[in-house]
Amino acid sequence: MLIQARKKSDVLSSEITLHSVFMRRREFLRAAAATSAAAAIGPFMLSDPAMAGMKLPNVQKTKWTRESLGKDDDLTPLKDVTTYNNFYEFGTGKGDPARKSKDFKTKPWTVVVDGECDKPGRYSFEDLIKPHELQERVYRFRCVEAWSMVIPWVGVPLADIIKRLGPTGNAKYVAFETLVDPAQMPGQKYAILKWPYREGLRMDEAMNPLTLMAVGLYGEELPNQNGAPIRLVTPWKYGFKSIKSIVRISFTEKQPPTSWNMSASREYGFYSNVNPLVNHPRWSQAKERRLGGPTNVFGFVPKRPTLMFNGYEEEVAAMYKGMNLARNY
Ligand SMILES: Nc1nc2c(c(=O)[nH]1)N[C@H]1C(S)=C(S)[C@@H](COP(=O)(O)O)O[C@H]1N2
Ligand SMILES: [Mo]
Repeated sequence: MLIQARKKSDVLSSEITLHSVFMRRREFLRAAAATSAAAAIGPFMLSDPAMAGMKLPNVQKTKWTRESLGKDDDLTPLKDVTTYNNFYEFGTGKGDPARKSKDFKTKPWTVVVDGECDKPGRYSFEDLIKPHELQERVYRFRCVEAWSMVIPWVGVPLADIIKRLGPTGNAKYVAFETLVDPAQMPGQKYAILKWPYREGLRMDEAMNPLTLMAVGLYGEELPNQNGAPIRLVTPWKYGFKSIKSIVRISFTEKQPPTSWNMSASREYGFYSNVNPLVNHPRWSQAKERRLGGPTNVFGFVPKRPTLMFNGYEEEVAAMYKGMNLARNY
């Protein structure tokens, strides 16, 4: 479905978009703030100030819950998830994204779909993401820098989005790009990476049931620093594959170039699967530190062993059968 100007009366109630829900909520909050009774309105008024506070309605539970993970896989506190970030478009410091993305404009949002598919075009966020399809999935998340988190994401399986876009028989890969807008993204004034930030997946990886297009976390809309309004999540791969603030999805026959591979191919390959047996040339990948704890008797968070495919071996190992994972890193 392409972007079109639609009359309000054309919109079915089943099509009420996330955006309209957000806008109504925003108006409500504004009205509430104008009255002295604001603090008594509801529990969300007291929610963590790190969040924009836009609650996502009707999110379905899935089998990927906190309970499906290990006893030492407690949810990472929201504070850590939203203040310790990598989003180089807003600076290279871990605190830069939270501080410098406050005014980043994510509404309206358009994603261009092109390449080997039946339904290329310019899609609005609301065309791609239907509120009634939202799911919660608690996943481990492992950065290549050897820290990790456990995050309750909200999103839609990428496979469902791809099926609707109708990839042709020539589509062997899916490529993604982040917005380029140096006026809003101060980090893009520097050539730390070649902008836009690019990532890609092989088609079977993109269609894997684990692969999520996330639009929220902790039950609410994604904070800007976490990749609003739409970002990829591939929990068995290092964090840098999880490209943020996506504006282009391209179906390609050839393996697409990716930002980290372009900048340091010896260190970052196309696959980037979490693998404790294959070290980064400059550091070990055998262990990781979980942000937010738990702490040991000495009061610090000890390193823990990194799991093969970040603990998702059962779901993904078959895709790499017969591949040399030390060579295809
Ligand atoms: N566009 C874009 N996407 C990006 C990055 C980035 O710098 N730019 N950093 C990546 C890296 S290295 C990591 S670890 C994760 C961090 O996601 P988080 O801040 O939500 O934890 O985002 C990934 N996606
Ligand atoms: Mo990362």
